[in-house]
Amino acid sequence: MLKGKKIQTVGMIVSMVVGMIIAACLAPAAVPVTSEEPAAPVAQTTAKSTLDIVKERGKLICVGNSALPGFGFLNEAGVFSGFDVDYCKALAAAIFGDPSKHEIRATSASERFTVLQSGEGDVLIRNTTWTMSRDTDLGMNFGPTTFYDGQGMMVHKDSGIKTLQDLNGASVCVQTGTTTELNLADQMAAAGVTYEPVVFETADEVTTAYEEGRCDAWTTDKSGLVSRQTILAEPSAHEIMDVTLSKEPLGPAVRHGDDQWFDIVNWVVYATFTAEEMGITSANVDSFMTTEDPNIKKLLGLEGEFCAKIGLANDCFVNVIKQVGNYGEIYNANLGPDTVFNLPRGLNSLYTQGGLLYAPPIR
Ligand SMILES: N[C@@H](CCC(=O)N[C@@H](CS)C(=O)NCC(=O)O)C(=O)O
Repeated sequence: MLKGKKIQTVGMIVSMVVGMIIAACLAPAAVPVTSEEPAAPVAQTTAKSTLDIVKERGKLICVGNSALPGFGFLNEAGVFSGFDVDYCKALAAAIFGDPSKHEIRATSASERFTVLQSGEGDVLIRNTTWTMSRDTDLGMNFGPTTFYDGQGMMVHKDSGIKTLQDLNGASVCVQTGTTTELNLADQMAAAGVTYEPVVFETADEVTTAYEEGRCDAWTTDKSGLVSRQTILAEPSAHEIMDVTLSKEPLGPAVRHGDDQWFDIVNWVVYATFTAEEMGITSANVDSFMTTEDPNIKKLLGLEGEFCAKIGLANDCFVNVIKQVGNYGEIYNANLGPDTVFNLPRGLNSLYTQGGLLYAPPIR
């Protein structure tokens, strides 16, 4: 039955592709395009766009984290803060000119994709790794990576464990619904190390079990280890091993099927990279309003209709920079030298500083 349906679908796709090729061959020669004029607008569908839904609701809902200090954390006063939370605010600033017009819908790792897919949130910003299966099977579109990370391993300092081989026969605490769980299995198999995974649903359960000695080691993204180490009973009794088990590019993701919404998320993040590259901060952005630099003028909506192209007010990036900050400001406020985390920028530096952050031009 399923197989028959698959064959039928493949047949439909083949005939659509053949039809498109024939149509293209029969079409009159295209008029040469001499400038980057906008293409004719695509026919409107009846379904409401995510932007319309967000505007009608009057606030943006970000699927987030409440248990990761520095990235997404809910304090006792009921206030969320962190690097990912600031990106949620940046989107709200771009859309409404007001970063407070957002809500964080906190989820565990395993429920985050379902919550986004069900429409309970508009964008997932929760230390989420961009992987091929999430991008395809799970129906996500990943925006620019905002934090390049890798998986690490934490052990009790007095354990003497230094290498993966030292973990032979050990138990390792890990959170379910994460890339972490899968990488662990792959890396240990590749290293020929036998271990016992001890799996939990939340970070709190993982760290409690690890602290109580139910596991010899605990693995997650290195940022997660650094973050959660600060709230262990005795942070200095633990160390992060000098091993990296994977690549973990973390960033925002949206549902497949709404290109305008995907563009909004992409370009708001890129605007924060570009502002840092141009030396524009929340404190000095006003002084650039009289600039003659065409690239800065485009970013600030003083030349061209760039924010308008993504359905927003033309000063959308000014609001992001003024009300939340450029990438460096967001990073420093949450993870930089003046925070308990003091995470070096490393790969999360601009490409001009030897890092990986590179925004396409606003043109
Ligand atoms: N980046 C990885 C891991 C994400 C993840 O959920 N990490 C843990 C690290 S501590 C976390 O945020 N847990 C918080 C919670 O579920 O309460 C992924 O996308 O699968």
